[in-house]
Amino acid sequence: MTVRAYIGIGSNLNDPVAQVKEAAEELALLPDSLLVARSSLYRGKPMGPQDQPDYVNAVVALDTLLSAEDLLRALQEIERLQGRERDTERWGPRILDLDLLLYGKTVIDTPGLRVPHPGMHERDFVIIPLAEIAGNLNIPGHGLLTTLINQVENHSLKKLITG
Ligand code: 5RY
Ligand code: CA
Ligand code: CA
Ligand code: CA
Repeated sequence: MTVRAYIGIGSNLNDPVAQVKEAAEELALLPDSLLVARSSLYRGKPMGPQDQPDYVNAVVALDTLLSAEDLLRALQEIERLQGRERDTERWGPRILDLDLLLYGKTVIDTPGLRVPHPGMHERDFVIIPLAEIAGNLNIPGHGLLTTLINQVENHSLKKLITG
């Protein structure tokens, strides 16, 4: 049976709008998977380290037969193909960041993979696009999406008209 996974897309280097769109196209081509929804694109100020360009973010929903681990490897391969370089500073700027946000209702806590993605529940650039494409889903450990929407602080996130 397929699992519905949600994937966060972020970029703040080398034409972020084009990078996010390209990543969504690549996700639509993944084997044994169907891309079932994609949010609008959003622009926002960096959270965490602020000495870097604004980010463009989006979220997609993927129905997949891939395991969470195989899906993670596929996301890392797409990051690499789009030219992401080895991280030098933590939370620094990047051409492409793909995060496995949710994998069905599954909770994963291993050295290489944590799902739900840590911090996603308090990041406007995840919660707001997620709410655009998901129902009122439960985020394991953090409750219902509609509750989180009312709690999240908006750090200047703006929907892009040219999404
Ligand atoms: C906080 C710390 C680190 C939030 C906090 C990170 C993105 C974080 C970003 C992104 C935007 C990062 C992880 N408190 N800001 N900052 N979009 N990634 N807007 O994708 F997200 S670094
Ligand atoms: Ca820095
Ligand atoms: Ca991220
Ligand atoms: Ca990441």
